[in-house]
Amino acid sequence: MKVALVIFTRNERKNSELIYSKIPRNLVDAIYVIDGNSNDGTSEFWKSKRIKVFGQKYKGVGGAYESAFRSTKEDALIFFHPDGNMDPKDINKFVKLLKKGHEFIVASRMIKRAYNEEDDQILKPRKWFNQGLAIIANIIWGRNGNKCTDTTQGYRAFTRNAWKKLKINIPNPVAPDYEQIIRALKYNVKIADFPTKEGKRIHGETTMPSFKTGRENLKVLWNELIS
Ligand SMILES: Nc1nc2c(ncn2[C@@H]2O[C@H](COP(=O)(O)OP(=O)(O)OP(=O)(O)O)[C@@H](O)[C@H]2O)c(=O)[nH]1
Ligand SMILES: [Mg+2]
Repeated sequence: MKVALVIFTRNERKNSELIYSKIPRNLVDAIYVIDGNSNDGTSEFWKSKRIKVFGQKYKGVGGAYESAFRSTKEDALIFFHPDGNMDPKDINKFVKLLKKGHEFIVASRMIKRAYNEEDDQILKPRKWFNQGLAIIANIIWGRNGNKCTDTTQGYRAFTRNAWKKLKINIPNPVAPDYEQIIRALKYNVKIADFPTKEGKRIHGETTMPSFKTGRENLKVLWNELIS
């Protein structure tokens, strides 16, 4: 089984430079970058490391997933953000689980031994919202013991076959992660997870303000309910 690491970037030059040496290149068969029109030299940085950079046809992070599966050939893809949120040491865990036969794996920030960026706050609005989305999806679509624990985590991996089973043609641009989780529950694609510790963004600003992502996640839920 050939496994590729796919990095999503939009103006992540400084973070890319810092994270680059921490990526275990030897664990995967290929590395690709899907870039959403960065204007800070992000693409140039990755190209200088001899890593292929692809653009995207559809908008947002959702469009990046579509481009990833269309532009590459490997049997499984692991998705990674280079902004400091994701621990590159987890790449090894994804590779092992894929090789064991798991088809959809999420690095969960919501289970025992995991850490979420809000865990040292008393009020955890983003975490609670995420957990609410998980409860709703599990009640409506969970069956045969299939369930999700972290609906909005982008640190995940799929086999190409599992991706096809989700039947997502044009992904939601802002909330593709929840969309994939719901489709997996709907179509019986087994979700595996392991605990991860979320880090803080190093440089730059989020492209995902909470209010906008919250609204888009609810839109995804509604669309999946009525379709
Ligand atoms: N290819 C592509 N990547 C994107 C796009 N928008 C954001 N990204 C990248 O996707 C990842 C997730 O976006 P973030 O802005 O970090 O969202 P977040 O993790 O919810 O927010 P933070 O807490 O600030 O890290 C980052 O690596 C971004 O650079 C896009 O339109 N296309
Ligand atoms: Mg981030």
